[in-house]
Order: sequence, then C-alpha cells, then structure tokens
Amino acid sequence: MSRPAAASLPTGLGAIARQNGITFGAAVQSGLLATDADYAAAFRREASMVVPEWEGKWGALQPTEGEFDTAPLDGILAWAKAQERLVRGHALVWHQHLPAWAEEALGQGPERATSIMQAHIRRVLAHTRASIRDWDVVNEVIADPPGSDTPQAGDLELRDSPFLRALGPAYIDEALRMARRADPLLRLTLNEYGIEEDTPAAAEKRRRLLALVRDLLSRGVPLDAVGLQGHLQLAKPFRPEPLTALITALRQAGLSVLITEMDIRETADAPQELAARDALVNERAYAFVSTALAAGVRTVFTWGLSDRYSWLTTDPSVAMPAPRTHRGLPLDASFRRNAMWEALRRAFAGA
Ligand code: 9MR
Repeated sequence: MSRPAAASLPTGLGAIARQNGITFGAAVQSGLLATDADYAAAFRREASMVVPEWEGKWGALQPTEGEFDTAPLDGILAWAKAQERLVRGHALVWHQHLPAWAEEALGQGPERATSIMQAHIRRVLAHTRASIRDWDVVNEVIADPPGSDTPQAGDLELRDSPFLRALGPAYIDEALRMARRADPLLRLTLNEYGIEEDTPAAAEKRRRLLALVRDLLSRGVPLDAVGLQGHLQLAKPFRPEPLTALITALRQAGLSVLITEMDIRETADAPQELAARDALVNERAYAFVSTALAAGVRTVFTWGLSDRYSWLTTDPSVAMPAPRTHRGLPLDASFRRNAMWEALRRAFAGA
C-alpha cells in the first residue's frame, strides 16, 4: 500500500491549533502506541497533548488495595516525554472503572471511605507530579435528569455513586481538597458529559452543573476548571447559544473551560452516502468547536484520534448497527483525515 510521504501531508491539528493559541490533544492508549505504528504516527502528527483513555483510572492504577500498577500510565508518560507532548490526567474519582475492593471499602463507613480516597489521590499525584499538571479530579458527578439517555431515579442532583453513598455530597469537596493538598499547583478539573446539546435534559444538567460549581466556589473548595466532555450525538439538536451561555457563566465564575472528550455519534438511519454523512459530522463538529472557542475555550481534546479504536466502534451500547461504524473522530478507521479533521482545522484556523 502506498502512503503519502510525511512531508506532503498538511500540518497536523496540534500545530494548526497552536498557531492560533489553542491546544489540541486526544485520548491515547498505551498498548496501541507500542503495537500499532500507524496509530503512534497519527498521534505524533496530530496531537500536541494526550490524555490516557483508561490508564489513569482507579482500577488501572490500584487494582488491589495498596498495590499500585503505574506501568500502562508510565508507557504514555514516557512516550509523551520523548515526543515532547503534554499529558492531562483522567480520572481520580469516578464511579466507573472502580475495582471491587474499592467499591466494598467505600461501603464500610465514612472513615474508611475517606482513607482510601486519600491514599489513592496522594499516591497517584505523587507519581504524576512532574509529568501531569491538570487532572480530572472528579468525573461525572452530576445525576442524569429525566429525558437523558440513562436517567437516574429520584430527584437527586448528584449522581448516586459509591462515593456519594459513603460521604454524601462532601465527597466532591474532599476529593478536590485532597488533590490540592497533594499537589498544590495542580490544575483541578471537574469533568462532565451530557451538557452540550439543546435538549431539556442537557439544559437541566447545565443548571445542576452551574449550581454545583457556584456552591463549591462559594465555600472555598478548590476548583480551577470544568471539562465539557463533548460526546455529541447528531440525533440531538445543537444550538450555539446555550453552550455559549454555559461557558461564559463558568468563566465568569473564574474557571477555565476545556473540551475534554469530543466525538460524534451519527444516527442509526444516517444516509448511505459517505459524503452526506460526512457533511453532517463536519457541520456539527464545526458548530460545536467554533462556538466553544468563541466563548473562550482554549483546549480541545477528542476521545481518540481514529474511528478504528474509538469506543463508538468497540462499545456495543453506542456502536452503529453493523456493518457501519460511526465516523466520529478526526481520522477514519484507516487513519485518513476525514470530515471532522477538516471541521477542526477550520475552527482552529478561524479562532
Ligand atoms: O473510552 C473509554 C473506554 O475505553 C473504557 O473502557 C471506559 C471505561 O473505563 O471508559 C471510556 O471512556 C469514558 C471516559 O473515561 C469518561 N467519559 C466517557 C468515556 C466513554 O465511555
């Protein structure tokens, strides 16, 4: 198979973004960096920053209590150092990818819950202090309102998680304070999904998010940034105004706002024509990213670079009915630049 020579390829998204004062990065997997040369080349070409897709999660780092396994994360850190790329961290406190022992310990009373959170955060941040300067400290803490894809029962505004059951809403304060103490200059980020689109459920989640961060800040809880994941769906309407209003309100509260996990799910009845499908993805990606940039976002991450390894391809709960796969990342399953790549280029160039 003949490939275009590297020199003939236009500049990557990372460089295009940088020329316009923006950082572009993508979620990466350590194993693939080591085993798939095309994958590694794509990251070298396109991403100025990376975030571990799973290697920074609790279950990956501390599968057994007190026994930390940093090897997969270290693979990414070593690659990033060699390639002079920055790394952000994801995710210290999250209800998923939590090992059974931790879930059990969280159920053994507030003291035990606090102590395992403390130990985990301290140990992980001590390890990444020299290499990671921005961590998702708390991830997906807001309950999905009625009308969401996966609504939570009851009218609780915070997600019913093992952490909430152990410590109540204060677990969020605790996690952020622990992170601040463990690494005082670290940027502390709260990361959330389901808040970008123009649906009643997203509007309610935006309200909950703003109420939460305003409450945290008013009580002096340390928090520096909010990550909007940006897992978009073409089946849901998008309008710039609600997103602009959210980002503006967060920035007025003194927080930075990042796009942390962008990708796009097509509809099950997407057109057959590739060009027609791509036009829809391109339009949505441009509308979303250009709106975020105009509102002051300066960091954009996609959740992977290529459709080949995307959770939108590999996770049956979100995959497109076979044989088609979502074209929801900047590179297609053969690592060719596609519609989203072009939309990001255009949005970065115009910022
Ligand atoms: O893409 C990630 C997938 O490979 C992992 O198996 C899964 C569980 O750790 O997490 C996926 O990433 C999620 C991210 O951590 C948080 N936001 C939603 C992402 C997609 O599910």
